[in-house]
Amino acid sequence: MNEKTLNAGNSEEKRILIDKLVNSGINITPSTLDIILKLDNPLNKISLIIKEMSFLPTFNSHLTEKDLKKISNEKFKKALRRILIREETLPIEKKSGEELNFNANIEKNINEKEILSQNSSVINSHIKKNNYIKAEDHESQTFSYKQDDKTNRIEIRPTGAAKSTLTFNPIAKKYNADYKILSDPTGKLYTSGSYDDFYNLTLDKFNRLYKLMRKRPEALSVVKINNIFRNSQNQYLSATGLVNEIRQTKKGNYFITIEDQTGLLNVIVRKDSENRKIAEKIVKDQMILVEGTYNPGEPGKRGILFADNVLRIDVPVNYETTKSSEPLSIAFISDTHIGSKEFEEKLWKRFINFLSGKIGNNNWREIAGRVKYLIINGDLVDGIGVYPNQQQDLTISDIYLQYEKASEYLSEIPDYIKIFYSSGNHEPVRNAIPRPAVPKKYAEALINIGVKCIGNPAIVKTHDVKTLIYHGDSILDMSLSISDLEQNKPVKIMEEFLKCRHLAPIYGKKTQIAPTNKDWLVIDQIPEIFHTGHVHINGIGYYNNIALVNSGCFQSQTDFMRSFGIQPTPGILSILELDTLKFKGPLDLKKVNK
Ligand code: D5M
Ligand code: FE
Ligand code: ZN
Repeated sequence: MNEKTLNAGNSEEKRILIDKLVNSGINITPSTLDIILKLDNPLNKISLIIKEMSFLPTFNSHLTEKDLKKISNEKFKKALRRILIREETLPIEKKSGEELNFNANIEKNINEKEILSQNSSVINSHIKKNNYIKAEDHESQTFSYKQDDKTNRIEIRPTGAAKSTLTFNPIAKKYNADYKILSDPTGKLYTSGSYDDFYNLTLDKFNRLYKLMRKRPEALSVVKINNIFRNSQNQYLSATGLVNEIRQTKKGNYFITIEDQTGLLNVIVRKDSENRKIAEKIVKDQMILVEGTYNPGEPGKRGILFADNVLRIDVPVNYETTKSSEPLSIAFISDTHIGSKEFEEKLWKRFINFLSGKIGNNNWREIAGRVKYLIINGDLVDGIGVYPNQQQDLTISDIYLQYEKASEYLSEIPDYIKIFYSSGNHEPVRNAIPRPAVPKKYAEALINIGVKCIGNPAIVKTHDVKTLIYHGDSILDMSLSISDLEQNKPVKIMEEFLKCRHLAPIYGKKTQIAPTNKDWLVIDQIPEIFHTGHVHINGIGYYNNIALVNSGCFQSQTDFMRSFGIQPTPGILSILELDTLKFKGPLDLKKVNK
């Protein structure tokens, strides 16, 4: 190979590049590698190349000059053009197959696959098992590669040099975990056991939501309800309070009563008004703001506010989220139900294989390598005595043994991944939300392998990105109360939680809420990521830039679910990048075969 093409890049840089490509399952001809090495800062560029290739439908794992030209990044395009022009003006004629790759004009006439198969120096990540394959890099240094059948480790040996090992090389391993638990109810759930606790909870809910509502410009002119009754003539005004009652009248209008600390106000939203759509989604106990004409009615009777504007606290449109500068991501799971007969062990093992870089598709190996955090949002174990006759659905009917098994499974997760484990309704803690972390007496083995047990709901900040974690207990109540919401489309319900700025806007119903003196369910802080679980149906989406993920489960349909018509979606994994706040996947583990 001609020396002029060899100067760029040092051999360490080359090794890292090859290493990254091999890990992503990409083959490269030495001539293409040469082009990359001539770019400014090739190590930076390689991630962009790998990423862009993952979006190219025509890309067949053999990286050629032609593929590089398809990269859409403008800066990259310019840099590539500069190199190719320089290359084409070189006086030396390029004759070999690999050299032909340089020549854009005649490249079209060449069957790339043929070149690749004839070319002994193609560096191939699809390595023949138990077979060292000879490959030459472009400095005529020879390497051999081998993949071990059992460990799946790929070994690279420079011939004649000291042995070195090339394994799945996850970028997440190179970064330290950087996290802070911003909110966790564990150890802070005080109740006196008296009726006052319920009153204190409602008062705190009102105060917290009122504070949030006051941030809206529409709230500047809000009047206290008892002051409204002083008007003896029609008056245009606005008021805010918690919904005490909502019903449709015979004529189809909405009759709502709202309450603040001073009184109760009657409100009517006409069925033909634009606000009807909002009224349809209003549930009891949430805070709303109404604006309209107050009609005092007859003396001695309570008047009515005819609303022409109804608002909820909501989150700002185009909310500005904070991203991390590190190329890391979070994997979201929940509802594994270890100990249940329906626990899908096969899918779980695929999940572990995926995280360990043993499942690929090249792109998925790259995605797996970025996973630095795993959030387990409740129902890790099936627990005991959670519902009547649960005993007959269990393979492990001792809670301690369930945790032993769980720690066995979690210990197979690569150790550079930080795991957060938040309590669901199957954990051995109280059923009412908020829930504390699973106590050490059950979770000791998990704690020993570095799992961080937290309560529910909780907020965890990883690097600069906040994730609100909530098991999703009240999703069912919302789907039962609002006609166009369904439990199997949890993301739409998560949007409603954000609009209400509350995780269980309706007090009570099927959701058990503990009477604590602070309302932990108010969404005071807007997170970048909102993660729920519980309904066993995977879904992802965005609302005003906030990423929403309801992780699915690792449990197939139980008789209990069948009786409710719930179709779970086991083994669908959602991952989100902290630097882009974009989802990768979801990855359906049922469709991979390892
Ligand atoms: O919940 C498993 C599934 O069952 C999930 O989709 C929620 C649903 N679920 C839980 N409790 C009820 C009740 N009481 N009625 C209807 N549907 C319910 P898990 O928490 O895993 O047992
Ligand atoms: Fe569950
Ligand atoms: Zn649950």
